[in-house]
Amino acid sequence: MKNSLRSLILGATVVCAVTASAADEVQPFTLPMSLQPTQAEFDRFTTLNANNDLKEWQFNDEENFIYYAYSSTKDADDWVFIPVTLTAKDTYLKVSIEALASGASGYYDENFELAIGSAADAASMRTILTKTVDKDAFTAYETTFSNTITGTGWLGIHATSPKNSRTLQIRNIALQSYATPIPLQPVIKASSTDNLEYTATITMPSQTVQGNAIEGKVNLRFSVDGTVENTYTDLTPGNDVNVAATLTKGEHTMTFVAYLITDGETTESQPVSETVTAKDPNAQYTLPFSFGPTGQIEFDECVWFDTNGDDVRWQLKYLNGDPAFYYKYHSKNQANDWIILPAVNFGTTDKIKISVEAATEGTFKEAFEVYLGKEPTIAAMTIKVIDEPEFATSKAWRTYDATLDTEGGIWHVGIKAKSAADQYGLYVRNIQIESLNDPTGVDTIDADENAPAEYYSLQGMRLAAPEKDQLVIVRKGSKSYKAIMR
Ligand SMILES: [Ca+2]
Ligand SMILES: [Ca+2]
Repeated sequence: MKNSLRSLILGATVVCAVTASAADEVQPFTLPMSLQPTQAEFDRFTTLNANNDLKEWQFNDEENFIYYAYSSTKDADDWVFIPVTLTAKDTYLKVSIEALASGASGYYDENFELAIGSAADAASMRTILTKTVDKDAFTAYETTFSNTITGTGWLGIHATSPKNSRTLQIRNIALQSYATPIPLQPVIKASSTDNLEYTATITMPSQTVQGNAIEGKVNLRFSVDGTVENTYTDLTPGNDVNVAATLTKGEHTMTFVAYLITDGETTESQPVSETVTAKDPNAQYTLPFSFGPTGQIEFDECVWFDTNGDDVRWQLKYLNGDPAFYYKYHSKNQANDWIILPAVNFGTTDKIKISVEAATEGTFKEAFEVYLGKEPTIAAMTIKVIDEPEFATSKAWRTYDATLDTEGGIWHVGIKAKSAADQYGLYVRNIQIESLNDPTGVDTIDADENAPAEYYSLQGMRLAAPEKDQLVIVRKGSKSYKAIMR
């Protein structure tokens, strides 16, 4: 339309009568072509009102789309021809557009065809896609097709809606060479995550998107959470590749992309992904320690012991939406079930406050104990810090805490359910440990307080009579700590 309009204007100017045809000369787009379009781009299109009525393709310059509005007397038969430069290499092409039918919500669908041809006329066009548009939101349509045209070719968009429809709108018109082989997706044949170690077997594609066998070698890119972990090159199409990665604790997305390099041009498959969860069996927490459990990942950092072997054991359960450790009742057995938390490194801290929250499912009485131990075993749970022989809260949380003198290094918290048989349910959550040491790590004591005590130098030498203001190690019974003499 724009070309014909310009012909009229320029044709009226005698001086430019010859150059008018020059201005009319086709300005083809080059591949890859991607048109919103703009007004300037639309001016390079050629339109054809083949049914010779009052309706033809127009351009919406507010939202940048082309549209064909319905006629009440004739079915649409209107073309837009878009010129594009094609070479002998462009033997396979991919076209995509977005279209909407403005009346689709009122059952007015629209019809269109896409075509390719060597001239901007209907007779030259070869149809490559026929579609009914039944959505009133822009929706993508695409197809691939073989091509033999070289030089200037024309992409045709053909409105074929029946009369008395509404408006067919089209935008985001893209045409690209599709001759370069594109690999199909790789396949995750098998994978496993053992603590922090992820391994997988990936089957490489043997076919291209274009439907041909991949010639030569194929490559694989392996990413963890979007960051390239490794690339594997010169792989045989169809073969399996073993991949491995060491992860950090938590959830990760593993993504695999096959790619080909053809004459220096890289083409990629669609990505294939999976999400995995890595556990760290040697994870050490430090003080202050705060442990939900926040969910299954933290729960799985703990070890549970169904000591009485009755299959009722500690599990993860949500109470009022919050995750917690949960021990359900057994109708005949008293609970004798442990859950032991991951390691907490106290460092040099030897005075702590520990707290937990507990609740009961109902009004039945529950019972539990909290221990500290140097190893994640029941046998190592030697220091009992909390003992609740009987309580009931009907789903309300109750806080228990204790302060104690201990020693530095690695500790585990153990929680033992000991509810009587045939109760209802016990929840524990929010285990917290904080240091009560002076931030300097040194206590101040009076020499004659807590006597009798033994005093040692920091080098471990027994001191018969430590001096005032001297920093010493005090040993009293099984306990020892640093102190300044007063
Ligand atoms: Ca028309
Ligand atoms: Ca049990």
